[in-house]
Amino acid sequence: MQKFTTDDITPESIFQQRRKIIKALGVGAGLGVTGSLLPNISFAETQKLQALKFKADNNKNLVLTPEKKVIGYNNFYEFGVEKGSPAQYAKNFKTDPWKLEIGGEVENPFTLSHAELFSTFPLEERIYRFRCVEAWAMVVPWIGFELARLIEKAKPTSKAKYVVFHTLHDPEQMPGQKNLFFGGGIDYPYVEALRLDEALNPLTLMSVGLYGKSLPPQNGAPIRLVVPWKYGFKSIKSIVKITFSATRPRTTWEKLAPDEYGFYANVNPHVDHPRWSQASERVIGSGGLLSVKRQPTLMFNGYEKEVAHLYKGLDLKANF
Ligand SMILES: Nc1nc2c(c(=O)[nH]1)N[C@H]1C(S)=C(S)[C@@H](COP(=O)(O)O)O[C@H]1N2
Ligand SMILES: [Mo]
Repeated sequence: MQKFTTDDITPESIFQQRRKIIKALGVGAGLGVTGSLLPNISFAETQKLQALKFKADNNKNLVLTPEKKVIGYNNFYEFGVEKGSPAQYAKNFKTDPWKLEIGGEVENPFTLSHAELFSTFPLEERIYRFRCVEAWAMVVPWIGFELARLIEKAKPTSKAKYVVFHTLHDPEQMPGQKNLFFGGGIDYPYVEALRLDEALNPLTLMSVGLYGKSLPPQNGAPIRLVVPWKYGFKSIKSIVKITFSATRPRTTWEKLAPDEYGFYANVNPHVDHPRWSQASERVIGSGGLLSVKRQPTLMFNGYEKEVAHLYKGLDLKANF
């Protein structure tokens, strides 16, 4: 098995050339046709793009999860509960045209079209650890923009304390929303939320792509949240609405099993899931089914320095 380091991360050498950040990509970067998303970005275009603005120390020595695992081993219950189901059943999921509505406790409600998702805020690449509550882990090169940029544009009122995200509800396209068993018994649409200060943290990303391309449907096209210090279920996919709220909503997994999935869902090796340990994690893509590597779970998934201050004085065991 070939070993990759951060600087020689992917099997496709061309990806390395695309890694430089993609700023104001989309229409502005002359990629042309709206709706063609992030086509395979050429080297020449990449060179025009700005250098990575932000690079957490944690990025060093991260080994990227092979792309085919990132896009083939998914949780997206709207398309079935098996890891391979989303790739199969979301194949024809229509993500363009799309409308993302921003509203609630804001001075400036607005709507983004599909093309505007890619052109309104500066896009950049972020290589993040990604940790599912099921104790598996990946490292993903996302493309996206800071949620903080969108929040600035929306101008939350002083009443806004939470940011609430809603996935598309479309049972005709999402078989899991039609069939209780296929969809894992979730009360759809899928809803997630962050405290406003969590949402404003510079690590919090609205992602529109990965591995240098637009998001495949199974990963939450055309736009999804990525909160790298929290369990993956907070990173809600295929978002159609973001609302600012004075009160904390009941979120999807919390509603389904409040003893097992808390609102905070911060990655924490010292707070076990009631049915399994969170002290270590399986590294997806590190070997065969039986030989997959385990590694210790890191506090806040390795982002302690960036986010621990958000939870000062909070009992992380009670607020899991
Ligand atoms: N709408 C929606 N968003 C979702 C989910 C889902 O079932 N529906 N699953 C979550 C879970 S549990 C995880 S681990 C991540 C998986 O993201 P990935 O498939 O891109 O790795 O998506 C999250 N976002
Ligand atoms: Mo997950």
